[in-house]
Amino acid sequence: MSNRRAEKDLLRDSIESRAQELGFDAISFIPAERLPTERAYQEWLREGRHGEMDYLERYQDLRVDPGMMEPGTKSVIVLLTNYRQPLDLLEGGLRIARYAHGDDYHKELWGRMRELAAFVHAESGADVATRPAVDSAPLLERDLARSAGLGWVGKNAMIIRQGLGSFTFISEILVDLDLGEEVEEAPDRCGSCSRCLNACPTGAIVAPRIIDARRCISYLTIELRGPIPRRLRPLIGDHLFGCDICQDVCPWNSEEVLSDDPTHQTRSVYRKLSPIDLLSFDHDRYVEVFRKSSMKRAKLRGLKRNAAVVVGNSGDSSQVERLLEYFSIEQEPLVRGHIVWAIGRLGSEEQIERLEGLGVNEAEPFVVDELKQVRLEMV
Ligand code: B12
Ligand code: SF4
Ligand code: SF4
Repeated sequence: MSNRRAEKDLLRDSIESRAQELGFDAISFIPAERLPTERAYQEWLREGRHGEMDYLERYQDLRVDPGMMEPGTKSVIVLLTNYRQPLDLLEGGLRIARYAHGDDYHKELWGRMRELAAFVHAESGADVATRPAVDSAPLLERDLARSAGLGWVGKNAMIIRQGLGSFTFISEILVDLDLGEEVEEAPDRCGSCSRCLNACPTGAIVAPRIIDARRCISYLTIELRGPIPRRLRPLIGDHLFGCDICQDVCPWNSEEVLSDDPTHQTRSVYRKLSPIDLLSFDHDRYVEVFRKSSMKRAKLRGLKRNAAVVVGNSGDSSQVERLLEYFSIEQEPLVRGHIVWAIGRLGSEEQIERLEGLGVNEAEPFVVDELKQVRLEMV
C-alpha cells in the first residue's frame, strides 16, 4: 500500500471514530460525483408529485451534483443517525412521527457536524473547506446515502440499512479534500415484500420507491399550508404530525434498535397532551411546548388544523362541546373550517344546529363553505 493511501485510510479511520463519539451511527466517504438518479427526480417533479413544495423545483442542477453545490468539493462524508423511539402514539393520544419527538434534528445534528468538520480540519493538517448539511442544502440526501453504500432505497423510498433500519437521519459534510473511495452499493433486500405499499392508508406509494407527496400524510400534516383535501381527511386517522406507517410495517425495522440519545427522546410534555388540548393553545403556550422542535414547521395553525382532523376521526362525540367552544373563540379561519368538519363528523343534529347558529355571521369563504358541506352531508 502506498504511503498516501495508508495516510488516507488512517484519516478516514480517525474521522469514523470521532463520528461515533459524536453519536453518528454510520459513515461513508465518497467522491463528489453527479448522482445517477437525476432523471427519476425530474420525472417526479414533472408529474407534480411534490405538491406545493416549490422549493424542490429550484437548484435542480445542484441537487444532483454535490460537486456543484460547493465549488471545489472533492468528497462527501455521508452520515446516518438513528433516532428511533419506542412508540409514535403517546399516552395522551398524540400520534407524532418519531423523528419529531425530541429536539429539532436540523439544529441538533448541525452542531455535531460542525464539530466533526472541525476535527477533519485539525486532523488533516490542511486548510480544508467543509460544508455540513442536513436537509438544509439542495441535495438529494437519499441518493447520496445510497451511492455511499449506507443502505438501499426501500419500496417505501426510505434508506434502509441492514441492522439499523430506516429510522435514521441522513446528513453530510462536503469537503475539498480527497477522502472518497469507491464503495459497494448495499444490495436491495426488499425482494417480493410489498407490506409498505399495502399498508399506506392514502395510497401515496404509487409505485415502488415513488411517493406522491400530495397523498402522503407526512406532507398533508407538515408541509401543506392550506386546507387538507376533504376526501383525504378521514384517511389521516389519528396522525397529528407526520407518519411512520410505511416504516413500522417494514421487517427491516427492529424494535430493539432504539436511540438512547437524550436529544431524540420523546418530550414528556407531549405524553400529557391530547389532540383536543392543542385546540386551546395560544401563541405563548405553543412557543413554550414546541420550543426547539421540528413540529414548529407546521406552525400553530397547521398543528391545530391537524388536531381538528384527528378529533374528527376519533369517533368520540364527547369532544363536540369543546369543539363548539373552540369554534367560537378561534381566530384562524383555516382552523375554524377544520373544526366545522370535525363537528360535522361527530355532532348530533342539535349540536350541528348550534354550530350553524354560531357561524351565522361567518364571513370567511373557506369556513362558510365547510358549514355548507356539513349541511349537504346531513341531507
Ligand atoms: C421533500 C421531502 C419529503 C416529502 C416527499 C417525500 C419523498 N419521498 O420525496 C414528504 C413531505 C412527503 C416527506 C416525507 C417523509 N420524509 Co422527507 N424529505 C424530503 C426532502 C426534503 C427532499 C426529498 C426529495 O428530494 N424527494 C424527491 C424524490 C423524487 O426523491 P426520493 O424519494 O428521495 O427518491 C429518490 C430515490 O428514491 C431514488 N430512486 C427512486 N427509485 C429508485 C430506484 C433505484 C433502483 C435506485 C437505485 C434509486 C431510486 O431516486 C429518487 C430521485 O432522486 C429530504 C431531504 C433531502 N434534502 O433530500 C427529506 C428526507 C427524504 N425525509 C426524511 C424523512 C425521515 C421523512 C419521513 C419519514 C418523515 C415522517 N415520518 O413523516 C417521511 C417519509 C415518507 C416516505 N415514505 O418517503 C429523511 C429520510 C431518511 C431516510 N433514512 O431515508 C430525509 C432524507 C431527511 C433527512 N435529512 O434525514 N419528505
Ligand atoms: S409516510 Fe404514511 S402516508 Fe406517507 S407513504 Fe408512508 S405510509 Fe403512506
Ligand atoms: S416493507 Fe417490505 S417492500 Fe417495503 S421497504 Fe420494507 S422490505 Fe421493502
